[in-house]
Amino acid sequence: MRLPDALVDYTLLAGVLVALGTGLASLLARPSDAWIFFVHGAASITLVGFLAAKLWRVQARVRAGLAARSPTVGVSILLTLLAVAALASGLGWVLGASIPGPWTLLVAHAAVGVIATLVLVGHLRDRLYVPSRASLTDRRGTLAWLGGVALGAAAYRATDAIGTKRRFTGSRERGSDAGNRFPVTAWVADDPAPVDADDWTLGVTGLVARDVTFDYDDLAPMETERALLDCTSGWYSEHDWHGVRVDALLRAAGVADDAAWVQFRSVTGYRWSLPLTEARETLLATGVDGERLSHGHGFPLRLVAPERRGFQWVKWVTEVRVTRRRDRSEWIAIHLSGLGE
Ligand SMILES: Nc1nc2c(c(=O)[nH]1)N[C@H]1C(S)=C(S)[C@@H](COP(=O)(O)O)O[C@H]1N2
Ligand SMILES: [Mo]
Repeated sequence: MRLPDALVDYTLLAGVLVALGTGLASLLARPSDAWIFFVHGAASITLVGFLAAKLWRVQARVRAGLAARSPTVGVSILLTLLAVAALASGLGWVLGASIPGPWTLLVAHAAVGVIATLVLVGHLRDRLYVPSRASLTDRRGTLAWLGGVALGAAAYRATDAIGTKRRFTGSRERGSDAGNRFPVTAWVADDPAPVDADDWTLGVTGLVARDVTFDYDDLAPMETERALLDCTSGWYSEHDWHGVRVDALLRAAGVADDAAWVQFRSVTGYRWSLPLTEARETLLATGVDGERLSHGHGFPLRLVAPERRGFQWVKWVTEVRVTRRRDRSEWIAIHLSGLGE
């Protein structure tokens, strides 16, 4: 039994779009969003079978195109290589593979996935066609298609059993409960000079009754909370964090009635906002597992935002700003802070 060509082509297109969309969404996912990772893995593994079917079908045409040095076929071959690299790196990560160098295999996977999608745009410009209705609603083809998708989902489930130990996000455990001895990560290029606690202050500003400034000594850690930091580059680490509850700081300043967001700002310009009610519950930490926070982990003060991905745990915090609307410039700031210094 053979799947109609258009069904294969359009399944590949839909699968890539699902993989890209869920891959991007996974960077922000919380524990209740575990389905995003499942759909990402299942859709991607399903692509393997459909990609094989397509390569089998077009092999003669590709050989002819290569002989004629056709640019269109060149794009198709580049896309194939990138797609195979994206699938192999994703599967490799799940199965426990690593690569040398500064990046994790998961970061390489994300980069290849994005580049593959860009090349796909070029391929579609060359070759996109409108399928006939009959080719997509062929009954035997539909049955085979359902079989292929079910097989993909089952194969991804199986990686839970045979794959490496990992969180639902795909992250692997690193240095939990080991004080400051867990990975130091910058989102892009943040690498400030060590902050001198004597020169440093924490300001609570924005929609507050009065701006308040705290010195390091005002922030004697009063609370301990256990929380798990999960970096999108593929590792997680769980610790006891010691610090002050953001609610206590906000109460000292008096939050205005129309406030809705709280932004945490780093000495580097890196910044991120949380909804007010969630922000109140978070901790600004000065210590970890009984140790003073090291410079790399954000001394003197870093945000601990349980259930949020690591890039939102702002380090070297110097200002807590209460706002009415979310500051969208932070989406750019987290990528550019630390560059050009
Ligand atoms: N100011 C600032 N805060 C930051 C970052 C950064 O680059 N700059 N990186 C974030 C990222 S991507 C992660 S995963 C965590 C890592 O925290 P760690 O370096 O203490 O492990 O810090 C977050 N906070
Ligand atoms: Mo991260």
